[in-house]
Amino acid sequence: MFNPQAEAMPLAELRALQLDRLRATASRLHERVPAYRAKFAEVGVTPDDLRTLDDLARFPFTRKVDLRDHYPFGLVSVPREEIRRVHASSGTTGKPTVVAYDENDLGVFSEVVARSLHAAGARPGMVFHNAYGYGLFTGGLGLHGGAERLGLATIPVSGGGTERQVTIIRDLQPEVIACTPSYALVLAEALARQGVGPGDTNLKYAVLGAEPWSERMRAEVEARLGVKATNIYGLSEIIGPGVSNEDVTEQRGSYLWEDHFYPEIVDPDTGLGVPDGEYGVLVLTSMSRTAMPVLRYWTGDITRLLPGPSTTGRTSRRMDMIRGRSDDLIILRGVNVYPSQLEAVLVDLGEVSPHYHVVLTRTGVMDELTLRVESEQREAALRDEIVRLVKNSVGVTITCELCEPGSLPRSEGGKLRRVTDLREAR
Ligand code: DLL
Repeated sequence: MFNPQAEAMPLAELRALQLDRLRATASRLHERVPAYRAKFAEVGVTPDDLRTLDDLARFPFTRKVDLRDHYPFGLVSVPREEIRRVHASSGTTGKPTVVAYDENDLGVFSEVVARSLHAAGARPGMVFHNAYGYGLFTGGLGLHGGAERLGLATIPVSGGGTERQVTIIRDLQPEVIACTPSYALVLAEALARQGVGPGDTNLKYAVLGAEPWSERMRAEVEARLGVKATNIYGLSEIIGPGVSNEDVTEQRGSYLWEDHFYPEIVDPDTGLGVPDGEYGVLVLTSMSRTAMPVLRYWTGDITRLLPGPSTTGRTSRRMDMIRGRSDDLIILRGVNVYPSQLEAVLVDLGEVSPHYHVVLTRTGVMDELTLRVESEQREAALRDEIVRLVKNSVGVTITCELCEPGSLPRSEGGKLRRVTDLREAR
C-alpha cells in the first residue's frame, strides 16, 4: 500500500480525525466566508454544534448554484495572494464554476491522486500515459501532479490527437494509461487498425473515470487493451480526480480517501441519510482543504457505500460505480454539459426559438449529441453557427438539426424532459 498510515488507520482513529477536521473546516468557513456564515445562520447552526459525526447532518448542503452565486471567488477562505491554481468546471449556465487551490490544497491533490494511481497498480518508475485533457479541466493536471508525486515517468499527452497517442503508446511503452473509458476504446480501435493487439503494447493498468461506465465496459477495455482497469472518481468542487479509486486486486468499489473527504449518502428527495448499502446521492465534504473547502457538497451522483470487509486492509469505505445522476447533467465524452448551457447559446443567438431538444446516441464507441432546435429558417449557415458557438462556449462538438416550429415536444404540465438518452448502458 502506498500510504499505510493513512489508508489502514484504525477505524476509531480515522473517525476521531474526521471529526477534528470537519470541525476545523466548519469553523474556518464560519469565520472567513460570509456566504457560509449566512447559510449556517439560516438553519440555526454554528460550528460548536458539530460534536459528533452525526451532527454534520444538521448543516446545510452546498450546491452548484452556491458556487455560481458566489462566482468567481466568493467562497474562497484565503487571501487572494495565497491562491496557486484555479480550475473550472461547467456551470449550469454559460459561466463556469471556479475552484481555487492554495499550496496546501495542491499537496492534498497530489497525495490523493498518488494513492489512487498506486491502488490502480502503478508503481514508482513506471511510465505513465496521461490522456486526460490539460487545462481548466482538473483531469490532466490532477493526474499529472499525483503521478509525479508517486514517481512515475509522466507523459502529458492530454486529450485528442488519437494517431499521435497511438505512436506514443507504441514507442514510449507506457505501463499505465489514464483517460475516460470511452476514449480507452477509441485508442484500442486505433491500435487495432495498425495491427497492434492487446498483447503487443506494454500497457498493464488503465485508470478510467470522469464519466459513468460499467462492468461490461470494463471487460471490453481490458480485453481490447490488455490491461487491468480501475475506476477513478472525483469532481472539481471537492478537488478533482482522486476522491476515490478501486484497488486493482479487488476491482470492487472505489476506496474513498476518507481522511480528506467525508462521504454521506442521502435520499435525493428528503436529503436525509440512508444506511450503508443503499443507493442515494453522494454528498462530500472536503476536510483538509484550505483555499476553498466545501461543506456537504451535493454531487448529484447516485451511488452507494459498499458494505462488507475490504480485502486490502484499508479502513476507508468504498463507493460503488456511479449509477446515474439526480439532475440533468450530461457527460459527453468526459465533458460535463448542462442542457441550460446549450439553451444559453440559443438565447444569445436570438434567431431561433427557445424550443430545443437534446438527443444522445452512440455510434460505435463514440457518444454523439444532437441538438434539435426549432427555427423558421433552416439554412446550413445557421446550423453551422450554432455548432461553432457551442464548441466555443461549452467545449464540445455537437450535431445540430433545425426543425419546423412546433415539431419538438412541449411540456405537458410536468417537468419537460429536454434530453433523450438513447445510449445503451455501457
Ligand atoms: O471529471 C474529475 C475527474 C477527472 C474524475 C478525471 C476522474 C478522472 P468534473 O469535470 O468536475 O471532474 O466532473 C465531475 O463527473 O460529479 C460525476 O458526475 C462525473 N464523474 C467523475 N468521475 C466519474 C466516474 C472530473 N468514475 C463529475 N464515474 C462527477 C462516473 C464520474 N462519473
